[in-house]
Amino acid sequence: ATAEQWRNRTIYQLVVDRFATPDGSSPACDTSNRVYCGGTWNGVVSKLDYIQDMGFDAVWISPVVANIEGTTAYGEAFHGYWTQDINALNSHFGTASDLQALAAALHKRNMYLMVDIVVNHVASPKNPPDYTIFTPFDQASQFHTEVFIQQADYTTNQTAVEQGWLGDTNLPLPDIDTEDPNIVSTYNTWVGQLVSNYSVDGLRIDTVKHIRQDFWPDFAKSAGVYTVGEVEDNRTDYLAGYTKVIDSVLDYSTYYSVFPAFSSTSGNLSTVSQVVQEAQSSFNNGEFFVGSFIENHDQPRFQSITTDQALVMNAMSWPFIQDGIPILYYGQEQGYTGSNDPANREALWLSGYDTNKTLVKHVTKLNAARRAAAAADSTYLTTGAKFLIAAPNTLAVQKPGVLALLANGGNSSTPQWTVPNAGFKANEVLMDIVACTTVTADGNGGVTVTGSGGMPLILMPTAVGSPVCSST
Ligand code: ABC
Ligand code: CA
Repeated sequence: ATAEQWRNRTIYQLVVDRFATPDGSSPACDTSNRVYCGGTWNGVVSKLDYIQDMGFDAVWISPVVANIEGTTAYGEAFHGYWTQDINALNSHFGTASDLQALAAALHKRNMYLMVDIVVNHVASPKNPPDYTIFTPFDQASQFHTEVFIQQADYTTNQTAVEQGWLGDTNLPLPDIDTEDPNIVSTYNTWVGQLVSNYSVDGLRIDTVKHIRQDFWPDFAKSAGVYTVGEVEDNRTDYLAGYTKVIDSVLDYSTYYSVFPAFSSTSGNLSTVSQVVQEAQSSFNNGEFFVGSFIENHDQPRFQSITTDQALVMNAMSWPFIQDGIPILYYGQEQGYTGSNDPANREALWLSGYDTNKTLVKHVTKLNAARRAAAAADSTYLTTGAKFLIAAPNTLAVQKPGVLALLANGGNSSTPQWTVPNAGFKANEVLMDIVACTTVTADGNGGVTVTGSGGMPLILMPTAVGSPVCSST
């Protein structure tokens, strides 16, 4: 599927090993042990109702190829990022037909499959590496010289970022010589086959900033589907460069402003509007194809920083009320609190997949509201968000037919928003799809609202918003 076909979708991101077991069992899974816990692709198939019932129509699964086996200084390769053989699948997660069956099960539901891929490096259990264990690049000459990337390189030495190695001497990630035309062509063929063999609809590409930009256009073209790249960086102008060589990026610069802005009552929400506006004007296609997120498998979960549920509800709403493609990291809806890797990779079966949780209901409404807004106004998905309020503690974000009122005052605050002209009709009755209560616009289509308990409001005309409330 193309970026255009992904525009209206929302993505549920999961770590295959931690999402669902194939037989529905709930084995213990201590994240600190960093070992395989038993999730599989068949397990994912068995829990697609859970994902679809929340309103998601795409699933991003962790990497699928064969990884190094056994234990390392950082445990086992349960997350899938430690490639050994790009031409074989990780047998812990199932067989080729199991992965094909997952794609088929998703497509039957009109859902998309996004697969996570790593082409920058492989992983070696020992240092220096024994290159003969890798497939297909099995010679030292097919790798850059072993020099580890230093933190300072990230802002001063792009060549080191591209040709240096990730990892450390405990577990080096040998950096593939993606300057070599033979390697480039092998990769281009490989990605096309991966997409076609497993009916993949989109790719999340790992470590994009670690390969020269001009590698990516041909690679993306060979893939032939929507590509969203991981460029872990808070500099919007730096991210912008990569939106010109692949469809888009995970919206890390917004993440780095949104996360602190909502995770503390002293955070500054006005920085969010600055970053977003910079991205809207500098990214190719603005923010429309970015992956927008609050949590992922590399970052501490929001609730490891604060469990104030008003802050949580505000932060969780963010990806769904702005321009990009919303991504929810599995477990966020169950209120998981894991901090840094590996603690943020909890087994979801330990939650019992409880659908009565407030956050499950909230995300279900967010998905329904986005879908209803897009159905009610064909410009919803193509019109950039506008900030009608961008204050330190309150935001009013407008998209056609929707006004999101967000705040970071926490659960004992009573935030106030005065939006003189919010674009609604004079005296129009609006539904706040969060609390499912109404708010009436003034004679100019503006709103003045006092919130309760620090909660966000997401206002839509009643005809659009009421069905969201009654159906979820
Ligand atoms: C393992 C252990 C960890 C242990 C680590 C040393 O080794 O699990 O507990 O701390 C995979 C696994 C990880 C594993 C690693 C290494 O491999 O998932 O569990 O960690 O063996 C991607 C994936 C990630 C994956 C890999 C490797 C890459 O999403 O899951 O990790 O395939 C860099 C890369 C980025 C990469 C990330 C882990 O490392 O660029 O692609 N993620 C700065 C740099 C970033 C850099 C980051 C961390 O530091 O700019 O490029 O990411 O080193 C902000 C700045 C940012 C800055 C941050 C720290 O601060 O704006 O630029 O990031 O303010
Ligand atoms: Ca590289």
